[in-house]
Amino acid sequence: MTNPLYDQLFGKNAGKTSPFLRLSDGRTITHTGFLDIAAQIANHFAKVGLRPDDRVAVQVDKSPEALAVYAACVQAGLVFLPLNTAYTLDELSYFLEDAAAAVLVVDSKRETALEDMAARQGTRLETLNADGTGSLTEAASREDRTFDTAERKPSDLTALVYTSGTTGRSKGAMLSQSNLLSNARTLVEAWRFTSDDILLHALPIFHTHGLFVATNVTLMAGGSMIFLPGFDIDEIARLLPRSTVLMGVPTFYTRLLRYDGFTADLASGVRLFISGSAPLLPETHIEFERLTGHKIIERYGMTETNMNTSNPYDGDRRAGTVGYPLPGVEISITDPDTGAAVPAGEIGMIEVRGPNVFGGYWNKPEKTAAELRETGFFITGDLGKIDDDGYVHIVGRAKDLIISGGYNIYPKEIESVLDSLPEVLESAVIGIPDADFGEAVVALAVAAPGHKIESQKALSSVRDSLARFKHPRVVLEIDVLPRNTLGKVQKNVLRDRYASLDLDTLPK
Ligand code: MCA
Ligand code: AMP
Repeated sequence: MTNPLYDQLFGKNAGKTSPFLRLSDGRTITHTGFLDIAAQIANHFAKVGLRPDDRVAVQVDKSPEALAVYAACVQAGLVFLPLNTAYTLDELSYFLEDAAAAVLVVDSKRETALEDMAARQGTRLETLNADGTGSLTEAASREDRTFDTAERKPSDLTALVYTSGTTGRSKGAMLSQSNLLSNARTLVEAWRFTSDDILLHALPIFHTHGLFVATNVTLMAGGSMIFLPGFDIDEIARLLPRSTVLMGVPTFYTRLLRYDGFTADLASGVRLFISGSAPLLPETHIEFERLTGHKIIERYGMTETNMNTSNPYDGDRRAGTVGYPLPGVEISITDPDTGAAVPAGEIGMIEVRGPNVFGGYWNKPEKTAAELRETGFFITGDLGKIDDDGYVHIVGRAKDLIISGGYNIYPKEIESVLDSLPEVLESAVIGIPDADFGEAVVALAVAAPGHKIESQKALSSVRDSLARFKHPRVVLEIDVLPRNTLGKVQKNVLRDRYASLDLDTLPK
């Protein structure tokens, strides 16, 4: 039987008694111990009737067992569908229906609220809590610790990862075994990962960054992770001296720089700091180097493509750039209107082609056709240029997207909810600079005739439908939305007008 992804991430670590996960309470889980849990879960999934290609949706807190569900899916040929724990029941219901998930694994606190919805969709409900307890692990604990690994081809679907769109609902990006494998191989090489590496893992495991980048790279190298439930700056400072690599979003680095106890000493045993998911301000890069002597490696990726570029391990890591295209990845800069290549050095749409690029959006052929060219180039929606030395610069976004603390937020989704309120005639949602999250969400709204807009009241109305991180920090009433001659709202005008709005005086 062959299953290349299982063999190269997990199977090759079988029998190893070295630590894979180091938990903050001092416990460790060896590679073998982890694979045992995964095999037990895979056996349970098979016993309840799941078959290769079935979708397993997972919305649970970070834990070793939650990560083992991913390994179990790879081993059993199931499609792993990770979901942000912040998603509301409304948001969840869409994903379950769209993906026709065979199973949904959730925290037991959510079980009752989801029973009806799961029954309607024909989805089996399992529970898994942050402490590893729940119906899933309880049933799995009675199963064998070996599982007959399912045969999979490199092109087989392995993960369905939802990503929001400028218009319409979220789209499930279909990632194959070879998408994930090729990227993991490339990154191990590019960042020189070995079995001696100890990665300080404080990212969530429901997105590409914490799951496919951090975890797959560590697994492929046979290394280990200090596996934290989330980002806690005191824990980061305590555990950094025991780590060799830190991987995070820019907020990790700005918070470290503001942390009183953060010194060059704390960072002296670390060989590599990596940043991505959002722009790392050149000031942060420079200040971090001044304080620690380390130049952070900034890289650029997407859910649809995994990682595309990285600053070099050896060679100049340039602040404000995302480095060179990774080996095997082609970057083309094109005219956003015509798709033709722009002259060298000019700004245009970043397009990407390579073994890392996904196969399309789940059940959305028209969206796939609009973003993935027949030539294999994926139109990223990011604007950039390649300089004379070959470094890629991201200079803006053609897509209407806000990135807050590494989470993507599409204004349209929030505007639709606000526009449905009786007191709102129309709204525009923008991102403004924020020292902690990079960008903060602000809503501007025009009141319906005879109404006034009260920020707190409007915010309480979005609470049930939108995940917490998407909530605007404030909803400001304005007389009119600025529009261009074609009637399109000029968000750049709004961003300029509200750039220095003082958010510190508002509740977070
Ligand atoms: C938490 N909150 C947020 C965010 N995170 N609000 C906006 N944006 C956020 N990112 C809310 C909380 O619910 C809380 O609300 C309040 O803000 C303050 O939370 P705080 O304790 O400060 O936050 P935290 O728990 O420390 O989290 C901040 C964080 C986290 C560590 C930056 O957001 C995070 O782990 N981000 C990483 C996201 C990520 O992995 N992105 C990769 C996507 P309340 O007070 O009401 O409870 S993959 C990707 O983008 C591509 C592929 C790539 O290139 O990597
Ligand atoms: P996601 O859809 O969550 O995969 O987010 C992908 C988007 O994050 C990209 O299209 C970029 O806009 C942004 N992104 C990721 N890494 C970087 C980076 N290093 N600098 C700027 N933007 C980035």
